[in-house]
Amino acid sequence: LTQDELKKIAAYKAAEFVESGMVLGLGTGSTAKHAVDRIGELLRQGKLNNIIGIPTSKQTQEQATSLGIPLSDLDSHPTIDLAIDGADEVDPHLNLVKGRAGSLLREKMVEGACKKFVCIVDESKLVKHLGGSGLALPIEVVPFCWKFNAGKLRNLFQDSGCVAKLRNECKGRPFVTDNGNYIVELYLKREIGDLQVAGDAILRIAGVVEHGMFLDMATTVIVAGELGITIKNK
Ligand code: DER
Repeated sequence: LTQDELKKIAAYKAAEFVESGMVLGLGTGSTAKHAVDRIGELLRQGKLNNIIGIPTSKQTQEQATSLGIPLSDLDSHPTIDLAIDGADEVDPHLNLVKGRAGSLLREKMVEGACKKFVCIVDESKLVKHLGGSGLALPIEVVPFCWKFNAGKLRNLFQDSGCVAKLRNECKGRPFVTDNGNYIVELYLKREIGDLQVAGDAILRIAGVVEHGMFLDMATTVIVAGELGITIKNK
C-alpha cells in the first residue's frame, strides 16, 4: 500500500466517528484532505446531514466549499464536537508535531475548542520522542525581525545543535501563513526533553505566535499501517 493509500484508510476510518448534526473541525494537509473528501461524499449520499464544518485553513475552506460542506467559524461555534486532522509526528503519549502544511495556528485554535480531536496518520508518523526525527518543528512568528527571533529560538535549543530556517515558498520568497505570519522551522539534532517546558519557553519569546507541538490535545489517534488500522485512545 502506498503512503497515500494508508492516509486515505485512516481518514475514512475517522469519518466513521462523524454523526449527523455535528460541528466538525476540518483539518489541513494531505491526510485530512481525504477525510474532508469523505465527509463531502457522505453528505452527498445523504448518509450524513446537518453538518457544520469549521476549516483550519483557507485551503481546507476552499476544498470544503467545493464539496458543498456548510461552513462556519469559531466566533459562531466556540465549541466543536469533533475535529479530524493529520500530524507530522505522534509520540506514544499522543503528543503531536503539526504544522508542516503551514496551518498550525488555526489548527491549534480549532482543535483546542473540540470535545474530541481524532488525529489520522499513516504509520510513518509514529516516533518515540517528538523533535528527534530531524524533521522540522514549525514555529509561527511575526514577520517583523524574524531573524532576531530565529536566533532566540536557536539559542533555546543550542544543546540540541539546533538549526532554525525560514520556510520559503518556491523562488525564495518567504512562505506566508493564512494569518500573514512567517514560519521558522527548527531542526533539532536530539529529541526534546520536557515538551511542556520547551513549548512554554518558545511562547515566551515576543513575536512568536504559536509552535507546532500539540501536547495532550489528541483524544484519539488512528494509525493506518501495512498490517491494518490501530486506534489509540488517550
Ligand atoms: O500541517 C499540518 O498540521 C498537517 O496536518 C500535517 O501535520 C500533516 O500533513 P500530512 O497529512 O500532509 O502529512
